[in-house]
Amino acid sequence: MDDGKPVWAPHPTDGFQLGMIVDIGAETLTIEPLNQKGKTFLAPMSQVFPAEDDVSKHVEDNCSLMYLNEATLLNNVRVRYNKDHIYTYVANILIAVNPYCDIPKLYAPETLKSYRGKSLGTLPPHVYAIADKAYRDMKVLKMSQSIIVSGESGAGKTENTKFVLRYLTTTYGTGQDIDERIVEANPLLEAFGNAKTVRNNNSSRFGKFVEIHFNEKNAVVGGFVSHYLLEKSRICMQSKEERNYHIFYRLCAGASEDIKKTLHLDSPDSFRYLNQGCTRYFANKDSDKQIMQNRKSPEHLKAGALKDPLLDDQGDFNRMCVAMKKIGLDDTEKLDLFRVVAGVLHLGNIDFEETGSSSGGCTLKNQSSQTLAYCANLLGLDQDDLQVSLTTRVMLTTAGGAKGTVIKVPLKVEQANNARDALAKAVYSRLFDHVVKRVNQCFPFETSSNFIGVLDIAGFEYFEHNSFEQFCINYCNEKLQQFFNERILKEEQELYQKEGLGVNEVHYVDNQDCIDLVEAKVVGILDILDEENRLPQTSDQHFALAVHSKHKDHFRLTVPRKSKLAIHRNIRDDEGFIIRHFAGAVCYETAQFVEKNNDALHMSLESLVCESKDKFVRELFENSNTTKDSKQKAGKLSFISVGNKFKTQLNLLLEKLRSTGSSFIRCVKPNLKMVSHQFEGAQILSQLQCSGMVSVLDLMQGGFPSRALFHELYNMYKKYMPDKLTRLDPRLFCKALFKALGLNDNEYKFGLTRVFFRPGKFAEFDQIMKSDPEHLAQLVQKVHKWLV
Ligand code: AD9
Ligand code: MG
Repeated sequence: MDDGKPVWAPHPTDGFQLGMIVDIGAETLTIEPLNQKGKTFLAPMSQVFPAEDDVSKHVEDNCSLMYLNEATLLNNVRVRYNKDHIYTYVANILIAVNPYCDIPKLYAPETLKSYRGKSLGTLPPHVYAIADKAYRDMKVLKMSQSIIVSGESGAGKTENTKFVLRYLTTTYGTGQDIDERIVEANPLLEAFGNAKTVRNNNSSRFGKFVEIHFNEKNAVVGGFVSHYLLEKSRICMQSKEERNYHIFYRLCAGASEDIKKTLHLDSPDSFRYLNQGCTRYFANKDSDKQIMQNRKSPEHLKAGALKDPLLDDQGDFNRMCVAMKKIGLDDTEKLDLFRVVAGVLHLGNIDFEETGSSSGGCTLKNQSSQTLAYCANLLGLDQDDLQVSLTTRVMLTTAGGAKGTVIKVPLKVEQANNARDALAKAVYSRLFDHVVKRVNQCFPFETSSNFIGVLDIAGFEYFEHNSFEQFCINYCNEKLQQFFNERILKEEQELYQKEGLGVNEVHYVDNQDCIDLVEAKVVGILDILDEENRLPQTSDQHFALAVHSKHKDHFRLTVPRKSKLAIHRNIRDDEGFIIRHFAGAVCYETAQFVEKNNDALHMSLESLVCESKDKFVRELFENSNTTKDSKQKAGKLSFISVGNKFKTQLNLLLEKLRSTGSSFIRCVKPNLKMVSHQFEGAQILSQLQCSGMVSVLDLMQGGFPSRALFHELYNMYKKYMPDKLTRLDPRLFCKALFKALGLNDNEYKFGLTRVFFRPGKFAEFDQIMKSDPEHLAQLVQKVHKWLV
């Protein structure tokens, strides 16, 4: 690299900067930035990369660059992003940068049409091209396909997923209701499963795998949605500046007066589950005023009212109702959903106070009796039963040897609050399950030949504080990364072998050990956690210590005090653990792990809702574990493991993915401010590293990243060639061409079905072909004579 050409060296905010090497040490290089002469700095050798000759040039497929490394990738993505080309390929993988604005024509109907039936690479990189590739692969290989969309919160996973669904239903649908329903299911799912967070105003708080099914003629026949891990803590509590699920605010803002009256709804300010976090509306803030004025139906609000100026709850409510109608929900069903949502809101407003009696229990605060009545009424429960179930707990005594006496133990205020919140979470998450089930009923199919599944699930997460939710999502990402490695890295090598290229094996880090650490039987963290949940006295501390003691010398696990980061070093061994994930080390704080791992309600609450007078509510809990049998065990610890349920779901999902062909879309968030035209290099670089893109480049730099089938090359260039030559079969045609051009055979290899190019060489080849076809034709003619 020290040949006087510029190199890419690390930069704290841009990711990389151009510079010259001015001195070479044992492990470091001294670099002089191009734009700051004389200001040299040291950089580790492993973080300095060769730059392309022309850094302002960009390419559609990153593999046509000469140098494949993280710096040239970042630069290519940056140059393209600045020109509003948000999509870029790395071979068959699509990188999608969130533009945070509408790019003219990018998703226009004519653009959508133009991608139909086109091979990857014939048109500019696009999510439509990936969708079409999946479809063509399905058709040709007669094999189901999956598209795995990943990226951090706000990177654009859900939006790209919707573009894929719209593309496939528009292009390959039958023009019937089903097509529209597959698309219109989204607003409903998002109303109940998305919320505003600090990272994304419309953040999906659940993962989903949406399958579009096709018949033997490869036309759309139906769909199926599977969902994963709805975030339940949000139902009862939100961080500052965040909101609960959209539906709550939309219902308060958009429901007709009639409905509001029936459901006793008021402004969101009056509900505990809505009024803790949230941005408020300030009419004296110019930006807020502007936004509200631009809206067609301005809502009249008091200053400081609970209303996010960026979100149009009323308009969104109406749009959601349209979507509900389109997927076939009638007014009764709609009201069923709304009734339960309102019931949860009222439940949240119930307050308790100490009774002051010697038994130490609690009772409802005076002003809560009205709320209790509303809640009981909306959920079809007996008011008194509800009160008793919230303030006491059924226990089975074994005192004096007389076993089986059921007694009611009074709860303390804090315990009653917990019981109330647990009930709210259970009811709402069952409601969400129902919404998904109902959505699935609206695009049923009898027979299906194949499907294309799109996975939209949260990417690798690490925050300042990481809890059970991050633990589960990162475990999931380890599994998906392993799948990515299998598909991209292993298959790449297999292709070289199959084509007889005899190139060296490429190494990558297998993360099976990390997956085992989480999911192995008995000793895996999930099983250790379940074990804790089954103890009569559970404790998060005991759980953390058990994890450490079972995995003392595990390469992937360590204690927080050994962390490089100061904030972790205050966490004691019994308060957390660090896992070294493929994308970096994450410190998990184990407080609440035990509680969050348990999906079961107190027995008395469970039986209460299971026996609701409201048929709809009863059915929500129909398949719960409260059978007659388990009721007899009332008081015994009943426990449903969230972690192990997720593990089972995940393993089923991966089994499914492994049985399909796959494509990958890596979404990238350009900046933390969520604004357009701002490229924060360092931040983006870290996303590219986390998504495994950098290891793909390492692999490709040593291999043959660009490739073309003989007949594809033939079709591309035959128009420049003399007739005689075009009569050759495609393989011979290519051989003659390459001989004629005098290409160096280190730069390409002939396989059985295609030519493989070293990095950047295909682009060079293409340029020669198009620069002087006449001269070329003469050359080829000569070679042809010599050949025959
Ligand atoms: V999360 O993990 O669910 O929190 P996602 O799903 O990755 O996240 P999402 O698709 O919701 O992010 O995108 C966030 C926002 O970015 C959207 O609400 C849009 O406002 C914006 N966005 C994303 N992709 C595009 C796009 N291709 N064009 C325009 C976009 N705007
Ligand atoms: Mg999303």
